[in-house]
Amino acid sequence: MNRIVSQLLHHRYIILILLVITIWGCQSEKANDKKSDPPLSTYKPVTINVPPFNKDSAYYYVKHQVEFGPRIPGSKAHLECSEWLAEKLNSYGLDVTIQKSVATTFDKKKFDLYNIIGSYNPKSTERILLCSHWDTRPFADRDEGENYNKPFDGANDGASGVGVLLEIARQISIAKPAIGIDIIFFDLEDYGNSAIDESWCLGAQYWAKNLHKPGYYARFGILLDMVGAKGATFPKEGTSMYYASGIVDKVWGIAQRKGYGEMFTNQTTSPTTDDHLYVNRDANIPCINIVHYNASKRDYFPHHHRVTDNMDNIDPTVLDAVGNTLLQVIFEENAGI
Ligand code: AHN
Ligand code: ZN
Repeated sequence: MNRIVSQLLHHRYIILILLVITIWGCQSEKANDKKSDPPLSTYKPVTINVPPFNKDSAYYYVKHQVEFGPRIPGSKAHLECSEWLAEKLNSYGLDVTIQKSVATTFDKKKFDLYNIIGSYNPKSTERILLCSHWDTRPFADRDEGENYNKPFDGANDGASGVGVLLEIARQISIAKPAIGIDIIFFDLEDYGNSAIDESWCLGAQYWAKNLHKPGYYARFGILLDMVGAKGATFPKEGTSMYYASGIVDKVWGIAQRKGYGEMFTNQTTSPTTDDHLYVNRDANIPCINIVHYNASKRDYFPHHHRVTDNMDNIDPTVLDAVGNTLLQVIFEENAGI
């Protein structure tokens, strides 16, 4: 009798335990239900609004710089243009810092150096750096005969990258992305001598060792150099590939998706010295260079350091390809923060 009772009790325990487990199981299933993903049909595709680049506006900014005259360090045109650039960035609501120093060039001359920096959303810790040099080389030393060593306009070599970035500044001031963006116009990039190491990019060298804000960092940087001439090609440049191949592939992928594959080619070229080298090496910010280079001729654009680097060779459709690519990069990055 006792045995039967105890067996019954035993059974009751087992039933109770099973009941508890079942209820608990159902509840945790419910909890799981809540956590699980919604059905695929409810997903909306992510649409990123990217403002359109205005190539005429960019062209005008290039032309306006050229109209100051060659922006040769120490000249009136150089000083006047620096004031105009700072004023333009300020007019688009960017925080402007003018980093001033004295640079000694390879020929032992001293010049006032002005790096002009515009910070959009200065408080954001997620930042993109965009840069270009704004000075003009004082001598057309790739010309022969009467034009050798004459000053030149630097419409492509100098003004084009700055023109694209001023239009980017205008567009972000309208569209107001949440990400932070710094636009830096480096001075004294072009007063170099190819036989002398480190004689180029004096403004970028100074900035990389004296950041305008202590501890400044950006996710990545993009340098523009000679981005406005007819027939431009932008192969993947060696220094950019060495330090930041992931950024090169991201930017070239975006350019190709937007239909600019004829310009943004998949050729890779040997490493070159330009402002981005110092941003990478000394400031430790991965930075790429979009630079007009002819991979088969192993040379820059045809009018490089010649008096023919003037407005006649500036093609708004090239400025447009570079500008629209940059805006797509910025707004895709912004959507991911
Ligand atoms: C050299 O010629 C070694 N580097 C300078 C790159 C450059 C000049 N970009 C514009 N002008
Ligand atoms: Zn140059």
